[in-house]
Amino acid sequence: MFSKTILASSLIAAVSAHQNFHQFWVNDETPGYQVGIRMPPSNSPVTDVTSEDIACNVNGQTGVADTVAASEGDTIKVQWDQSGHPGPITHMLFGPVDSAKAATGVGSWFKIDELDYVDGKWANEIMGAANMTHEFKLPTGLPSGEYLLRSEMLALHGAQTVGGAQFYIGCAQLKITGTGSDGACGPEIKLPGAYNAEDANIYIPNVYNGFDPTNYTAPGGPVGSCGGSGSTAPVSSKPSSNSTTPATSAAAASSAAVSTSVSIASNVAVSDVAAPTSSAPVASVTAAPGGNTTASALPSLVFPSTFQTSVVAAPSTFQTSVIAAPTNNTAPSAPSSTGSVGTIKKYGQCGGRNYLGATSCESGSTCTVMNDYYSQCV
Ligand SMILES: [Cu+2]
Repeated sequence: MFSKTILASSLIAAVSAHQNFHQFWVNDETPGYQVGIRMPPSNSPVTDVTSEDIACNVNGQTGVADTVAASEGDTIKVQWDQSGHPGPITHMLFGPVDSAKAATGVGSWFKIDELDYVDGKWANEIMGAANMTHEFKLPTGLPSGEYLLRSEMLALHGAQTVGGAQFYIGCAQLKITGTGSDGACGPEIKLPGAYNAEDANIYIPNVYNGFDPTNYTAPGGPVGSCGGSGSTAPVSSKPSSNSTTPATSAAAASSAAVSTSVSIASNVAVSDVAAPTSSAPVASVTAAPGGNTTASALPSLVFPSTFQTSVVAAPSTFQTSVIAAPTNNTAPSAPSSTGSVGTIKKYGQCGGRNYLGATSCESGSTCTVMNDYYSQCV
């Protein structure tokens, strides 16, 4: 008998091989579907980490009309397409700038959120149990101004080859009211520049053979802070060597190092946008700080259940409930790039153990065996 979880994962893989970031909420209010977000021309991943596309995806240097208001400390919820691709989700900010619409996103970012592998589940699986949403807070101590918010889902199912990791990226435009002063936030992450194709968290030769994701951390370094002087210091992993005090001060958790200054209660407002639509009744996911839980025995194969089975004969009522689109979406979910029949788009799955879908790739790409469990049109 199939468990609900496994069935859901299987269906997710069948429905959508690639994913985009389509909608976000500020304290449970949303400007709308794809509003304030620079949508890429397709749902294909970026794989060249040296490309400027690694900042805000293809065409991501061009602004969109709407910039959405928020305040430091606000809760941001993002929603992505369903994804069976194992890997983390991270969020970064670019700014402050005078105009988010005019900002390219090529240059210095800082990380404000990260969810990796917690209690045996990758971020995409955790999100899958919450309508593909993930929540985090804007740090306190942010300088007022406009920002780009970068949401990245990194897919590791092809990470056993250099250049095989897939970066799914979407950037939103925010106008943030905060209490910090310029330069308060860091450490900086240059995009492109900070990621290298052979970084240990991007190129994972043993990803299907003994890789332990328990202590995996996403690219870009630890979650930063906007501490400024006299506030919580940015995280340093180096213990103090010339101190006579015990080393307890060096043990700050990387994901908790935001300043302790008081956050301002906010009224969400949306510039240039009609009244926000109501928020969806979506269960929230609480990201476990640090993510370094005490995981049990090392699984030698941690991925297959999330994507290997592309088609499962499930009761039709079950399928419907699993893949139902959020009720407040104003547009239907994008159709999948793979299916049980037809031609597979570039980067889509076209084979692998237990895979029952189509195997012919669109012109310009070839079905290539990545491993026993996954063949991809590349
Ligand atoms: Cu994909």
